[in-house]
Amino acid sequence: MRKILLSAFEPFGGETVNPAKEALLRLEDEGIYKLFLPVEYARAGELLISEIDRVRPDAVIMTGQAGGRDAVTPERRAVNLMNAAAPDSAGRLCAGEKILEGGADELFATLCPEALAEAIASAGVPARVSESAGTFVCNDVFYRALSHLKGTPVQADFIHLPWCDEQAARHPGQFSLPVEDMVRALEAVIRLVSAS
Ligand code: PCA
Repeated sequence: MRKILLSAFEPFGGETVNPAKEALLRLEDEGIYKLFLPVEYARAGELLISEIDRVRPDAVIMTGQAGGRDAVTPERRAVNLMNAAAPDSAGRLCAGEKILEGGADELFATLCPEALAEAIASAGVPARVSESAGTFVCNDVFYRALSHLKGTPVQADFIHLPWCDEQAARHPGQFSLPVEDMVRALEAVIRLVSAS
């Protein structure tokens, strides 16, 4: 049985829930390790890396909210950049800083995002590959994890989730999904990754 570590983020930016956290909380614990991260540059990545070193998983699947998207979106790459108009949950504002000085400009997911999107779509949940994880904390965690795992056989990807239905009222006209669909999407990913 392959060991899978899954991470999600706490709510941020005035939201009371984060769809990624809600989905993870509802996932069966059997055979997986769950970790909830603060929306803080550097610190979230450091916490994930110490959990990776403790658990020694075969695969790492990070998840987070990307409000406004119209599907569940496995990411292709992380970029070496922290840049956002809003501060993180510790009040840190980043405008064009590198994540790792001297690091590669971009690092690619080591789980195939197309295969993940296909598994999610087969579970009946809208899915497509995303070419950008943004330049906020999700990208930061993703970049740090890929950099830490470089040269190891541990596979990793980041999956962004749209608003969940509980959040829809605050974002009229925007796409949302029931948390149950997100759980089904992650279950499909777990099945695929445990089998491969
Ligand atoms: N989404 C944010 C950070 C935490 C989260 O769930 C992002 O996309 O960077």
